[in-house]
Amino acid sequence: MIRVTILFLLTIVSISAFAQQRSEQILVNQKGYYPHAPKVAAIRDFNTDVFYIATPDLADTLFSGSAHGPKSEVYSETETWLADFSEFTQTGVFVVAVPGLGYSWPFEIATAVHAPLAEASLKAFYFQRMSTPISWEHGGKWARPAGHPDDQVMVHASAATGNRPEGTIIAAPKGWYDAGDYNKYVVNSGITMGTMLSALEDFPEYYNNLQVNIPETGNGMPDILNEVLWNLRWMIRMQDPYDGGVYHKLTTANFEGRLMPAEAVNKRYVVQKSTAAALNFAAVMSQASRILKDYEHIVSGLADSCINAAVYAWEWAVENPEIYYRQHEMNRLYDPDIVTGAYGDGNVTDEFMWAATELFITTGDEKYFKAVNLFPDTEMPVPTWNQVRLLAYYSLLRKADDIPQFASGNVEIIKIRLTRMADEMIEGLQNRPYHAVMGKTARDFVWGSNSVAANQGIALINAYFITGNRNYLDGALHNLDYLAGRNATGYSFVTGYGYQTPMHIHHRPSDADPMPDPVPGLLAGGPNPGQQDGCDYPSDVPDESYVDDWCSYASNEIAINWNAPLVYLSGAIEALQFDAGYSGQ
Ligand code: 9MR
Repeated sequence: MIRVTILFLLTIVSISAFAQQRSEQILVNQKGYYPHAPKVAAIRDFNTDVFYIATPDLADTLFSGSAHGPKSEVYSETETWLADFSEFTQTGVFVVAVPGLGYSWPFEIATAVHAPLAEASLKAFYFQRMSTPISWEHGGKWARPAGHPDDQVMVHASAATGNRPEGTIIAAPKGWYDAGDYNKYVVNSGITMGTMLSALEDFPEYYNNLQVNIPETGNGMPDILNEVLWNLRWMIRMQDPYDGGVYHKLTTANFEGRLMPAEAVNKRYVVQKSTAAALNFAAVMSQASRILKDYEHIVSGLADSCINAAVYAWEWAVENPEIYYRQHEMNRLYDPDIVTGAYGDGNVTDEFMWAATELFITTGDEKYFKAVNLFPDTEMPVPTWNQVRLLAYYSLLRKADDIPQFASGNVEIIKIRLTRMADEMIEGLQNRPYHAVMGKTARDFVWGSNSVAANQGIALINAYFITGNRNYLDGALHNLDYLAGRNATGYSFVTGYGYQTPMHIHHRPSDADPMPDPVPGLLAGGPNPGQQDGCDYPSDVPDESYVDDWCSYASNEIAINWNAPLVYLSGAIEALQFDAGYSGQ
């Protein structure tokens, strides 16, 4: 590698050789890199053995290196060459330049370079709030009138009981819009809330200091908890006070049109109770309860209400262990038909594990722990809305020092399995075309694939907690780079974050408001070769199956369960390595 000592010579040689244009084939994290952490760019379909780091005006060339390639995946014909400039630690704004090809978007090298992402991804939840106006003070140009008071919600026929017959009116206000639609789903709130609460439990110092200008800022609680409480106050109303069961969702019968929240006023229902909803509810309420204990002086009694609600929901689930939400079957029996998101999980083994674990940790009562088998098999599935096993494992790891001795053998098993999982994830990383853990197999590219990348990052951070092995942390950072632009589409998938970002997300408020810029801080679903929306995609290749079009709800929608792991990942990366002391591997 040529060193900066021959900088002068480099400047003369290289500038004349650059094509004087930006190249879409040079892919970087469009925000930037930390001075003392790994820095990699991917060069697509261009065989080069040299690259330079230059100032954006190309006046100065500060570093040169050799690109390594070609790198490819079995599911794609694209080849890349990787430009690793980790050794370049100067702070400032730079581009990667390749002779004969051009230069990349400018990016920053700075400490705390991802602080804006950690803030924006959390602030995005404020913009998803229902039953309240988004003010100018807190929302800037995305201010809007309140939508969905949800103070007059009808009990759907599928949810009718003796105490609450069909048509009973209940109030269940607040909460976040699930995604680009205007409904609220308990199951999807489960993983979302669990992930946000875990971020707070894992990085209390960081989140105690993170303020994102929401109405509650400065009230003595961390803003991440303030934000979570907005949704918790809705969730708690989804429990039937007469039996402890939890309604699966609060929804209109059909998806609303392309309207602003305040204009979308169709009738709202709570529909059928489900085991999955009760268990997600129990897990979230248990975890929230132990955190809220510290804020008794601000939210007096809430911690107790949460744990009581959790126990009640758990008992209902134990009595009703196989009540699945099957929308088609439900619609055959009841009217009106409900055709919004189903979140129908046909296997609640993992939800039982997660709820039992959170109840056990919060109450100390062994009976919860003994009620489930934590290791039905050796699988370590990356979390998604219908697969929450690892949320249980993460909590056990986090609370390993506080839990009774008899649980510690289990913690050892989790440590071994999670470390093995992390080793598999980072194995061969340097030979992957985008130098990311994400995309090792085509199976990573499901609906909401970007949340797979973020959740892989969370798993790696947990493996880092166990071992202190920086390679795992680097792996998590590489997935963040993937999300912020070093991927096969060239997009930074977070609205407002980078240069080529989603502008036409499937998000009703962003679509219906008069501004061209979408609400910021939202993570698009990402490449999804399923292409279930039937839209016009630029490619069928798994990692390129993405289109920035309103039409594409299967690749370009946003969702709370995708933003939450982005909150965790970006916050964790900031909390762990914005310090200049980190020297990487
Ligand atoms: O994220 C969900 C994905 O895993 C499912 O395959 C898909 C189809 O059922 O639904 C996704 O969730 C959507 C939900 O049903 C309704 N709100 C928008 C969600 C994101 O697209």
